[in-house]
Amino acid sequence: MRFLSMPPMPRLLLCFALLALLAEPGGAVLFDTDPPPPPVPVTPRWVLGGLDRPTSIAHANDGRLFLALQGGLVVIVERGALRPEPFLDIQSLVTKELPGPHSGEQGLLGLAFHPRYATNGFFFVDYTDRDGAIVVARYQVSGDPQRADPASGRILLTIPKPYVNHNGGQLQFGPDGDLYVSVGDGGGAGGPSCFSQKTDSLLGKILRLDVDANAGTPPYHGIPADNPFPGSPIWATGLRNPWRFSFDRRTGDLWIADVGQAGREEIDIQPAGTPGGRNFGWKLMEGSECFSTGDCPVGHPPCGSPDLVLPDLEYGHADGDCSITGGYVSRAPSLPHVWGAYFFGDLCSGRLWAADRQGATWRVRQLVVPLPGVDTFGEDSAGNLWVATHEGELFQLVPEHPVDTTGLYDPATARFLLKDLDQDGPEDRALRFGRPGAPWVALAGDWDGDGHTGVGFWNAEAGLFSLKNALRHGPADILWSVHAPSSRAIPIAGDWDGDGRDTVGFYDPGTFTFYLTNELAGASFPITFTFGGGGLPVAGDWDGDGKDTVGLYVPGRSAFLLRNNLSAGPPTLRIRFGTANAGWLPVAGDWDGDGKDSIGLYDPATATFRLLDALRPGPADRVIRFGTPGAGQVPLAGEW
Ligand SMILES: [Ca+2]
Ligand SMILES: [Ca+2]
Ligand SMILES: [Ca+2]
Ligand SMILES: [Ca+2]
Repeated sequence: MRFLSMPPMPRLLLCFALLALLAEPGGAVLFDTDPPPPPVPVTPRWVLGGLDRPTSIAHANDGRLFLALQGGLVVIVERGALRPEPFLDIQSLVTKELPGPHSGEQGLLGLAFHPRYATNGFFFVDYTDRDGAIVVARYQVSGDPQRADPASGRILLTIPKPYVNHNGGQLQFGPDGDLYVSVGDGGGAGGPSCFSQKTDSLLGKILRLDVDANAGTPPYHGIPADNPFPGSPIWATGLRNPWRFSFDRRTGDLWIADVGQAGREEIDIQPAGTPGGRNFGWKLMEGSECFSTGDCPVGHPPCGSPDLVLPDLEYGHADGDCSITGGYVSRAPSLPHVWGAYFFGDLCSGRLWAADRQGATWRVRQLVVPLPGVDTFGEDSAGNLWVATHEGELFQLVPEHPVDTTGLYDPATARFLLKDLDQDGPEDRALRFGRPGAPWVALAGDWDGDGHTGVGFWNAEAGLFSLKNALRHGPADILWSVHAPSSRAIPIAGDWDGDGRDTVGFYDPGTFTFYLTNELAGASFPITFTFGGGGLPVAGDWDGDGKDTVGLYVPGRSAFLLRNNLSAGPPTLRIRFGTANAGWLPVAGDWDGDGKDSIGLYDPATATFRLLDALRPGPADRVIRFGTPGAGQVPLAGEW
């Protein structure tokens, strides 16, 4: 629906642009590196289709998703299904589809719910009206929570435009409670009137409105006192078509994705709490390149001036890319492995990416599955990420494979401490199970194959496995009495036959023998083989074939020895990881959701996990401080 105003590009210039992809001096980061890093294990999961040109996805701090459709409807998706009646119908106010280039950029473009929607029922829309002007309007819910009051409309802003394209149209509430509005540069090609550099024009800007001021009287908003240009709604200048922007719901940072002209798509990040008034450069610059000064105000900064803020990330128009669709920094509970990565896409190529900082540099990883025509991203109230396409399909971004997070068993208090996100800090959930001080060995496994990991114990004294499916207080779901192969045998858990259910086994460090079973019943362990020469046993699906096999951590050598078959033989993989420290304990899990388990170590003395995403020598990909130093807590992993 957004078409680039792309003049014919001289071949020489094109060659230059391609070269620039490979070697960019300083400043902004061009991420199309060669070779690209491995893909990010996130995939779009189809939820529903048949939407008529979705443009915006929003939530009202409840379980529903609201979608703005370009023709002038707001519809509700609830529990994965589209409600038959629209929430709002303003089709009569919105630009009717006109034939000709760029008219596809008009219509109902933005939607945002007031942070206190639950009490005031206010929400805001951005559309182009019958005259082609940009309108920001407020509406209110009716007595029926599934229907807005169509007569409640109040217009906050009307911004006339010379051309039909470049309308911006994103609405977002900032962490300050103000409403931010993106406005395109007025259209045409190449910013003909340089509106984006003129502070007496609202075109080519991000605006910031106080919608709680004058809530009952025109103009139904006020100007925040600390806006950079007194009395003006302008927050930022120098933008071309900031179709989508968002705030990181955790940090409050502002992420602007500005659609480029002929060569550069850019992402600008404004840290939370920094003052307004940034000039992002258009049309003096396109991304980090000089563009044009035509019709720009006298005294404008020159190209390359520090007064023009360079993009944090940019990409060129190789490989079919042409128009950035900005997304969100993921704080999705369903995506624990990419916490803090910024998701975005390109309208033309359908490529989707996740960008995250790796120290001082950026890592930009592509999603394996492209999504042609990706028009807009959204968050639900929980922070999960959604994508809608021009073809009218809605997707949720989900892990390619289930993702494991860490846990601990605290023997002193008989509590399982579980993390839903691998971040420093205390547990997300605690489950009391067991007996404080008992010398039982804690285990984690999906005993019932429902996709969620349960917990359990091996009680050597009683010769008893007691296992729980649900992470709720209460007795064990499974009790299995069995003789251990020896008094020193160490229990392990894994899905040895790949049927989706974890069972158990032992490693006897005296005879270097594993004893495994595929049933939590009977009197013996049908699978036995020798492996290694002692150490602490681990289990995981190292090769991603769906079946767990075993490994050993040898503390004295700081080495993991892993094997891909449940049979006697040498290690398939040897990985030295972590400095030799007798107190460190091994753990295994699929921390990055690529379908393969990897390894980690937990240091109880400092309460620190060190985890590897891939089975290669360190350093650790993830370092997580979790637990109580010196408390003797035992590491676990699972998809809790
Ligand atoms: Ca389970
Ligand atoms: Ca199994
Ligand atoms: Ca395997
Ligand atoms: Ca993995």
